Amino acid sequence: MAQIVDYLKVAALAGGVGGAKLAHGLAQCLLPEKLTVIVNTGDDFKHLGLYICPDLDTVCYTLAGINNPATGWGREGETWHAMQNIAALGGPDWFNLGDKDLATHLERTRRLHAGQTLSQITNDFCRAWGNKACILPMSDDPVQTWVETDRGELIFQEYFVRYQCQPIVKGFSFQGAEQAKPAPGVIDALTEADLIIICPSNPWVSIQPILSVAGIKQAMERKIVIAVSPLIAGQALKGPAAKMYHEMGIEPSAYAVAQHYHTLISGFILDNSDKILAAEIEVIGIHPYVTDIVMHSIADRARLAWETIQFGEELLSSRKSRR
Ligand code: FO1
Repeated sequence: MAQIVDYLKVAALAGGVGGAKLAHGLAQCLLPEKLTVIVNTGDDFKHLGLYICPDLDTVCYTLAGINNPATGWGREGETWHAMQNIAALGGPDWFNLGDKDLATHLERTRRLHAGQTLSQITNDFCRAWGNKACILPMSDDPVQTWVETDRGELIFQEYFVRYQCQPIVKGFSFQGAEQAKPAPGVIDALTEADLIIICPSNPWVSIQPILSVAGIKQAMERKIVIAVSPLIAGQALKGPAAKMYHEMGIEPSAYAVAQHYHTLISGFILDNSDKILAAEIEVIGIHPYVTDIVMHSIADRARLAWETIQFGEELLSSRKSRR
């Protein structure tokens, strides 16, 4: 069990699998009432008449230890009877929904139709799954990520799952972001945090949607914010982040990510294999921290979270001493 830092309040921004892993590490190092994970809902979509929230479910399942360790998303020990029978009936089978996972989508959809908010539902589900940390959707209002590609505009899941990230990306839009309000508790968690951590999620389609919700970026402005690189040696461990940088005309690297978050972050954590980039990152006014950022095991998650917290404390104390 990792040592617990019982005096720090942390808010973490997370998307899918990579972000959920670091959030899980933070949940092992902090008191549950002092950790809030703010999760991307831009991936959400209606499918089979159900309201699907992939990143929220990935973070909730991972922190509850009930996620599928092989894929990162969905539930462990799944069966696929419903999906197999939907396919047999000629229904859409491009998005795999396991039988346990379907219960989440059925019950969430029922509750949304009954007038409950996404954050209320997420809170109830976390209690049922045994999660103690606070996991919040970025907004209770609909914000949908659309990917502009050489095959036209696609909603995120069509781009990511149906077309396997093959289309060439030209841009992104977050429909509904201007009208959306941060979910209850999001602004408080950011303003009360001693430290804000941007988890190693895809900057374009997991973190940017969160930052596009009015008020969230502003609440982060005067805080110590640290980002963990989702790229190692120019590659993402999982997902299309590097391909997206390339198609957006930017050489994929940890430096490109630090620059992407430039005005927002004080510190940036990059992998040992990218240590040559640390000096360039320092030149643009961001404190670099070089370590092993690959999280193979649950213990790795706690170790990286612990190092992130320590690095954050250093930045906090150096800021205080400069005052
Ligand atoms: N990702 C896939 O690549 N294929 C799938 O069939 C798939 C199904 C799925 C079902 C529930 C869920 O919560 C996530 C699922 N994902 C699937 C991952 C999903 O596309 C996420 O948006 C990514 O993890 C990116 O965050």
